[in-house]
Amino acid sequence: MHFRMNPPMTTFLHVDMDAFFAAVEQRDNPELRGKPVIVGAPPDARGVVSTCSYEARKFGVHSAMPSRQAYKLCPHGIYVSCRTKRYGEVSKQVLAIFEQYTPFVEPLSIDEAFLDITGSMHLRGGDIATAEAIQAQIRDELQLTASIGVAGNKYLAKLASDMNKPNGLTVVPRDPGEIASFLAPLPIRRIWGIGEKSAARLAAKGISHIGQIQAMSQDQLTQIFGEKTAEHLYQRAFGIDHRAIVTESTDKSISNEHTFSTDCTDWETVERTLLGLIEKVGGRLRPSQRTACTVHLKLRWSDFKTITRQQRLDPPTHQDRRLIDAGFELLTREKSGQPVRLVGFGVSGLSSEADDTVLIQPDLFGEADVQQAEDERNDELDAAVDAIRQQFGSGGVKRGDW
Ligand code: TTP
Ligand code: MG
Repeated sequence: MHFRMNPPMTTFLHVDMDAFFAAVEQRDNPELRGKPVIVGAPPDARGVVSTCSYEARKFGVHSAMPSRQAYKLCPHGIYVSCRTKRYGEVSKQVLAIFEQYTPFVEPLSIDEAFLDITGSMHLRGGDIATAEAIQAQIRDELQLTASIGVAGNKYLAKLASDMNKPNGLTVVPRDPGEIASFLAPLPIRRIWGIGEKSAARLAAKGISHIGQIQAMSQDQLTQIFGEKTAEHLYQRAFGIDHRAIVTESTDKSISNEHTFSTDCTDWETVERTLLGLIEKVGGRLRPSQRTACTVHLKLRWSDFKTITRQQRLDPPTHQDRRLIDAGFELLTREKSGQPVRLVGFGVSGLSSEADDTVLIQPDLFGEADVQQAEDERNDELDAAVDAIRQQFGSGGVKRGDW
């Protein structure tokens, strides 16, 4: 499994192509270079702008704007339709370049990716030299430009890549005090996961800049947002983010099974075994900061007949409590007098929390509802169990009930 916990001095790059679709059009069609190119729906049709060249941005045109409005702002623009297949091909070429620098590449969208260069940057003369080499290779081989953020974590790297577009290289300081000063003047909206609505709600409370969150105590934040959101906001306000790179090859499912040395006739033993398997799976799932959509139960009877049963989890989870509930529901349905040879448990449909949208659900403002409180208790319990296991091994703690 290609998953890495962050060692203390990790270095991440966030690379984002500049005006991607428009830049590909300008490269493929030299007559478009230096001109305001607007990619998307035609100006006389319903539909929106996908993106536009930096020459067109000067007129106020931007992604997601209705094309008719773009035409009013920029009537002399050159309007071209999307060649989605072409952009996909170029995206693959860009990705292939990233992979020459590190195996730890996490694509985020068609034109951006995170790269963990902690282990490889020294071969290229350091973090900045690596970022510059990537920019140069993209320019030389693909005749395109990219902007890069260099930082100690994903969140800061993504924030930085956007700060000096196009063709920018922005390095975020490593000292916690300097990071706080770097973030303080930025609008709250720059905290990843805060959308327009949430920003508006924060604005209504007089909070518009990250520095204002830094100035609040965690207790104050908790009173306003509830514990989970407050902690997230507080961490991001100070530039803290522990998420690791999730690569394409990161396992898409996790499972464990146990074969009894002699076929098991005691149902309680089967249950205890399943509980242990579920906890192991949960313990592997949580560090990768992913949630599972489906649980799977496998049972092999003494006659070697094997059954698998599955159940969807809605919403997806990484909490032991919910995995246990689902696993036991499946097991209970299969209870019979037959001896059990093997029991297995797995989760699949793993999705990364890469988009970082844990966050602020409007209905959670004011008071935290019962479900959130329960979720938080489960998360706290899991974290405590994981910490004990890390120190004392999997025998270190046993759950009292299930
Ligand atoms: P972005 O990276 O957001 O935009 P960009 O690359 O065009 O410009 P920038 O220099 O600011 O990074 O998105 C990448 C591509 O995704 C973009 O070229 C077109 C497509 N896209 C849409 O189709 N619709 C949208 O609303 C956005 C934001 C992007
Ligand atoms: Mg881009």
